[in-house]
Amino acid sequence: MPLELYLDLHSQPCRSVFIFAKKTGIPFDFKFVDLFSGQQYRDDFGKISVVRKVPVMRDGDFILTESVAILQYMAEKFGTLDHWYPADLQKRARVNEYLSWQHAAMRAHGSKVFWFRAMVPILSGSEVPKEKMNSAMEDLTLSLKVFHEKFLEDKPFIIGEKISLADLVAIVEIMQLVGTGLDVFENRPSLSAWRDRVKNEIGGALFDEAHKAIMHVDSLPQTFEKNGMLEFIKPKFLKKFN
Ligand SMILES: N[C@@H](CCC(=O)N[C@@H](CS)C(=O)NCC(=O)O)C(=O)O
Repeated sequence: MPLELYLDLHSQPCRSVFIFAKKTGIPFDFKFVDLFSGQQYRDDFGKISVVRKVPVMRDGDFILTESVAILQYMAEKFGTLDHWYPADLQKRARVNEYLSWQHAAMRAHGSKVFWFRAMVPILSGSEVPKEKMNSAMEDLTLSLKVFHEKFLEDKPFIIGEKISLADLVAIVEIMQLVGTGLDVFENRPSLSAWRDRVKNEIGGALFDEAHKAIMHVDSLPQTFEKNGMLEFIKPKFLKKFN
């Protein structure tokens, strides 16, 4: 039986799992969990995960949450090419180092700016105060600097010559901002060259397929209205970043 992957491609961690499974030819059933219609709060999804977040993977009776754990599971179970999650102790440690760092840095800071620019105005009907936005932008700028100076340095990819799970997890977070009209690659030639290399390794068609939804965040208000879920979701979502 193929894996089941519960995903919504508006979500960064879902995109890393989706891209990895597709790129490495891991067979899976795509189970769409429409976050913007609140499907994660429904009873049937609660049976899959009490955490009520995506991605979730089901392999027979085995259910796994957390994108990093899912990526590592898939790499091990399907014996994907070594460069994705190298057997070499120190190379693997470099991948793990990035995967450990990003939760509280690139992901936290990137998500905050995404919410402030795209989600809060839709949900609350007003812009985020300038001071709050500036402070979030400062954190993001610092994370991008650390990403460049500590993790990427002058190498083509985070672990060196080859793409790994670390690059995948990094690119989906950074691309989330592009969808809000914030071109984080502008005036960052190394970051931009790295993005091109990652896109090239993944393949342009798959990269674009994965990011299509997030490039249209301007259509989210209509999505909420269509689903009639705005009032239900608003308090749940707004308490994430207040
Ligand atoms: N640490 C988790 C984060 C998962 C997560 O935050 N998912 C978000 C989408 S990016 C979600 O499902 N949110 C639904 C909600 O909070 O209602 C992972 O890496 O898988």
